Amino acid sequence: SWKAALRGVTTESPEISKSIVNHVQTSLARAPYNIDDFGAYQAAALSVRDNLIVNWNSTQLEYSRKSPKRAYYLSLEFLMGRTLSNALLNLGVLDNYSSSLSSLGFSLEDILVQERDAALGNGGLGRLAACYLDSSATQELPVWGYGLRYKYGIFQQLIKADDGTQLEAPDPWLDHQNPWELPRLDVTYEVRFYGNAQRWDEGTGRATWSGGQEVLAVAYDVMIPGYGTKNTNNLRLWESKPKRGFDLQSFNAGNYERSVESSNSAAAITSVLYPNDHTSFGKELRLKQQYFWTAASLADMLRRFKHLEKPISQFAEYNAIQLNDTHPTLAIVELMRILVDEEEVPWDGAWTIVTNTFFFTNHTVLPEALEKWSVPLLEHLLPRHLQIIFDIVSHPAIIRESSLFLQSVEKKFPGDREKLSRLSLIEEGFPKQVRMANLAVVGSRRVNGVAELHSDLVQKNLFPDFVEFYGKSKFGNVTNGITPRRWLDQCNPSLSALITETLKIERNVWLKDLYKLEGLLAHVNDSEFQARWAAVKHQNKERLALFVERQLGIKIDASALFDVQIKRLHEYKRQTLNILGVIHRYLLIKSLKPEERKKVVKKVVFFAGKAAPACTLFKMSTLLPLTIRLIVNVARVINADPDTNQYLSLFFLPDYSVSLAEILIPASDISQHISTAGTEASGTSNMKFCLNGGLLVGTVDGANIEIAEEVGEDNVFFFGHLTPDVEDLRYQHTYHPIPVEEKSPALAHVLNTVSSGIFGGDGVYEPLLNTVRQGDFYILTDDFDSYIRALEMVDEAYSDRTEWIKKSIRTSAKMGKFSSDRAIQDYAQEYWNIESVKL
Ligand code: 26V
Repeated sequence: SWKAALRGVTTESPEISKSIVNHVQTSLARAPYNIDDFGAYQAAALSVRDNLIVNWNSTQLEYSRKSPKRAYYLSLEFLMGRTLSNALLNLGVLDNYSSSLSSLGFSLEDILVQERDAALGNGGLGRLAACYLDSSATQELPVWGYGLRYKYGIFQQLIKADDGTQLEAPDPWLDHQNPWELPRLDVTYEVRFYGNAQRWDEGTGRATWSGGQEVLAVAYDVMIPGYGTKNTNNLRLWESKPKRGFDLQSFNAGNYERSVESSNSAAAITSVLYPNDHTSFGKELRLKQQYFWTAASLADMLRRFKHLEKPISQFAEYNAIQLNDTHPTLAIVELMRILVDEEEVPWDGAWTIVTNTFFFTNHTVLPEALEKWSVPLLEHLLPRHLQIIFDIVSHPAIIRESSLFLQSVEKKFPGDREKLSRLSLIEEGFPKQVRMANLAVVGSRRVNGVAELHSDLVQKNLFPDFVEFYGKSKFGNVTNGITPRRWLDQCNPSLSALITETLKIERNVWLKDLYKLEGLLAHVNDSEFQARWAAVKHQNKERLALFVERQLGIKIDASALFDVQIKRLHEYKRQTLNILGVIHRYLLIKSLKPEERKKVVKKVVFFAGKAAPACTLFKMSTLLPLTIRLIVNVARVINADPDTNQYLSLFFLPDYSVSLAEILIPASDISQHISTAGTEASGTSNMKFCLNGGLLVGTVDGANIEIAEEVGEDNVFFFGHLTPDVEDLRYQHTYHPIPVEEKSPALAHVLNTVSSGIFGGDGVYEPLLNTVRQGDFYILTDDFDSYIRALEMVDEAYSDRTEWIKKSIRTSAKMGKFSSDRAIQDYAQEYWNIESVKL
């Protein structure tokens, strides 16, 4: 069939076939006759890319012609996953490519899995950024993303066969070329580090920054197609490279190591993504990444703005910059530096521009994740920026009093020194630290959290003094969302087809207006529809079962209840609660007589997730790999137990990723979102599971609450203490501890069983078990019994299969609110003030 294609005689989309073959011969320089699946993937990708480039160009041209206000999404993480299937869907050429490929002797399915995930992110925050790019392009909004082009993405996770421990390996995702990026070797900026900052005279606030190390930032553009539109936005990722090849003087003097030292240090900046989500470290290289990226991005925006030939005072009327967490907060300081030192804007005018340009989203209330940078480190690496930070705090000669932050605080709350110190950008101590969250609040026009409860906690617990100071209107909420294109149509094509048929609306209509899913409610009682809905779920469960069988060599019964918890390993997410619950269930089944066992609801439990690599400096992070180890070893025992393994089995799937999520989510009957109340800012996989007709077991936390508001509380399995209780319980654990045996005999029994060694380990689990027995910061002991009861309710509900299917349909039907299209609308209207651009 390759021959046929070469002669141009294929019947199916001859243009596409020709373009694929052409790329095989020219771009890949290979003979088409012996091309493998990977080669076919590369050629198909290059062929699709040709279409994207055309659309990308017309979009960018139109943006330049119309010069609308633009928004920029600054994120250190973009967890994109695979691109080919998404590009095919968004361009509306999926069927054409599928048939062309099959006429060439390939199956699209086999080709799609050849692609490596772009995994430039840790978890929720990075995947959210990717969903937001998809929705921005789909809604034809002029939004660009800015990030870093890490040579290595999130590490690959291996599970050691002998003891179940996690091993980390690098993720060299660029090793086989990346067809989705366009190197822009001509778009470069110089970024300075170290050196000296010389103030002019105190009156102007200006300074000159010189010397130090200069590093080159090179742009790589990733095209972001909208769904069902030609609009194609841009994600610009920066790569660092040495300004000069290497140090020729040292080379000539025979010192070869020295001659490449500084060029190596320049390249190191974008070499690897930091994998420690939810813990701030204070490492110099991380700060270098943050500044390198914000400086290059701002220089790029400024250059674009200058093409408009507008006065600089109008910068904020043409640009909105969204800070994805505090990671890009230095952008606030960098824009001040550019405006004051280079554009000669007076200080207070510059501050007005800055505070009208930036918007800040907080993504966590966990104190260990709040970034602080030590003053000496900043002084060393970014001397001018430290001056500006201190000037923002209290420069004696700054012109208008209102911009003197601390002084105006003092005016408003005279004599309240504690409040002053809480509001301060600088934390006293040895060394002093700059609080990046405070700086982000002060330098932004508006601040938001990512779910109703979370935004409430941001205002009440994190920044209460700022709310008092600025007033409530500076603070808001934008509940997170997910793109239904990837998280329903792509990952669950059968369900998508069933929905389209049932709603009698075209797919491209409901996929752009997810509230249309409510139309499914009219069919909840239609038994034929129920049966088809259930059949789709079953088919997805078989697909997962097949995947696991190929990976781990174990057969799975797809008629069992599939129970899934997939997310980064973290104490607050309480994977430990889940595994202790599994052990409880195992012991219970084991204690039954064979006859009684037959009444048990069959269940398969899936876990997946990476743990931040163990770091001996931090006691906390060493316990997470221990949780994985416990899960793996419990799995080994119970999967091998002939008394119970037809009723309960357990799997830890290694190397969790976006593409693995795309298999697991459509196959779930129930998924677990069981964080200690008040700790999970939103969660976004909860929305993905529900959209695919999975139900939730969860705490009253994050977006679980809003999901329950939409689908009705009778369709969510809630358990556990509420947010306001948590503080009291922790106080009680410290000052009036009650032994586990008293609080939850069931849990005590589970803990003792693990200690007894039936899951092996020679006492290795004791440190993990002891966090539950003593201190119990995440209140497992308080929530365990209620958790077990919730799981019993799940069993009961699942036993009435028709009722279960109805719950599943109702849940999916009410997910309209959680489309990232809605979330992006919120940002566009309530924050950025931007409008769509029609091509
Ligand atoms: C923090 C840090 C600290 C410095 C080292 C590297 C690093 C990397 C990532 C983070 C971000 C932690 C915050 C985060 O990921 N929050 C999650 O955001 C999701 C999207 O809003 C939300 O659904 C999750 O509930 C929230 O945990």
